[in-house]
Amino acid sequence: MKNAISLTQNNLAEIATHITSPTYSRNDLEIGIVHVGVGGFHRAHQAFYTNKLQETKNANEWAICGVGLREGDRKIYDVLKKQDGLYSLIIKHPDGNIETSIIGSIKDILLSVDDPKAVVQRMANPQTKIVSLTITEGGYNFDASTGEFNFNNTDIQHELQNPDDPKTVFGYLTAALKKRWDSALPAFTIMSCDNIEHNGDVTQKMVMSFAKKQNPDLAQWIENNVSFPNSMVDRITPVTTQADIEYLEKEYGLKDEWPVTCEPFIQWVIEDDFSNGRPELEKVGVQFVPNVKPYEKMKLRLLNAGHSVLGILGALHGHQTINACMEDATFVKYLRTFMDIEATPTLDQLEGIDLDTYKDSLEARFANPNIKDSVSRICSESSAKLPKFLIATLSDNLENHNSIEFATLVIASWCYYSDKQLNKDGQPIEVIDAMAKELHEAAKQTSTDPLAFIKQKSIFGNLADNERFANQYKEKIAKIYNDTDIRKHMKEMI
Ligand code: CS2
Repeated sequence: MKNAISLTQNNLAEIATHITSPTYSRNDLEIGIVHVGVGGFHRAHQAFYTNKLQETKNANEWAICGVGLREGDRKIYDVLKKQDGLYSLIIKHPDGNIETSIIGSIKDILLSVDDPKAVVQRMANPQTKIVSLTITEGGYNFDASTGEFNFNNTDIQHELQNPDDPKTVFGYLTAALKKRWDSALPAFTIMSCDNIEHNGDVTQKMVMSFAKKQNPDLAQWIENNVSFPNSMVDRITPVTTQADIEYLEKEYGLKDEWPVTCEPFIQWVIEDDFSNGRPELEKVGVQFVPNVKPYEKMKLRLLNAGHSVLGILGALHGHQTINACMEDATFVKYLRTFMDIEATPTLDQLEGIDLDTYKDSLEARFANPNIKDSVSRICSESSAKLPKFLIATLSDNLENHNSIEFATLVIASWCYYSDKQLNKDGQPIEVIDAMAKELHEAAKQTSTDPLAFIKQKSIFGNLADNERFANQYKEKIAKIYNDTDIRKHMKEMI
């Protein structure tokens, strides 16, 4: 086999002879969007839609500049820099069909730890109209028990005193907005694309809390000028594997150091509330609606919660992937029962959406055998995810005297998992979580205080004080600690 060709702008014409590649002129693109958090999801979703829009040859002002705010973003920065922002997207269909294309919508990438000024300047550039975010569920810096901004963070403290030396997303946003205000430029829209209910409202609340403390006049200007649309974003994007990189080399002779793989399904529902213009994404399938909240809630409480249910129970059982869970009839039945009797009653009316059809489609998506979405990706950062995906449902059901036992078994399993870090066969489970240590410490106390795990207020709020939940939880804990065969306990419930 001849040497693989590297994915770069210079090689694009040659690559385009055998892989679908941008047909628009990337040179003519101007950066209109600065995106913080260029992970797989952003590249499979927003950058994909933007690329599609650019293919209409009528969206030159909407190229993306990616921004990494953490040292951990260095690898994606290095790769995308080397590849001129280009990457391959590999869409894997359930029938084995694979579609590969080169995405060209990311025109530049910056790493704040190397050049903080460049990031502020890019956001403050007159051409920038939107700053979008995928900073993960844990990135919004709020306390789950109070919902308030967490000022105890040392970087935040530093930024409050030194507005010209930003560290976190909040510091960068206010530094750039201040520059725009000083130069009489219009504000940009701040568009959250994370899996949080009311993601725009939450972002607004956090940015405003921070700005009010840092500079009350600026805060007033932000309040009057910046919009924060809520959105629901959806596309299952597993972690890229070495096999994906090798697939491109073997199949196409292409050397892409960090391609993205994803499912065919994609959805983006967003409120049409932009302070400084927006791309015409409706031309490529994005839905603009006046109120996105019911969609967000449906997606978070069925898809994301469904993932966590399968992920945590699956990890304990020893399943490696979500599709492996879906080959296990007990898991399928458990998931559907959870969705039907615990998640669905908490949802709002959604005109034109049949929830049974939606749930059927989720089952089909989870079962896609080619996605091989790892249980470990789903379980990662559960301390940030579960309050939004599962615990909110549990609280609603407690209030409405509905069933809570399906969610409670998941929480109890999460405790066991955090405590022992082993599956039922004694194989180690790697816990990937910013709070891994705290989770382990709390879970370890279960033998002396069975409620220790759910007493972590930053995750569970005051739920441990709820008698019905506490009793149900204790019962599940006793079952699991007594016999780790989680599938047996699931079977008893369905
Ligand atoms: C997953 C999501 O992070 C998770 O646990 O549920 O990444 C999910 O795959 C996406 O939100 C799908 O849109």
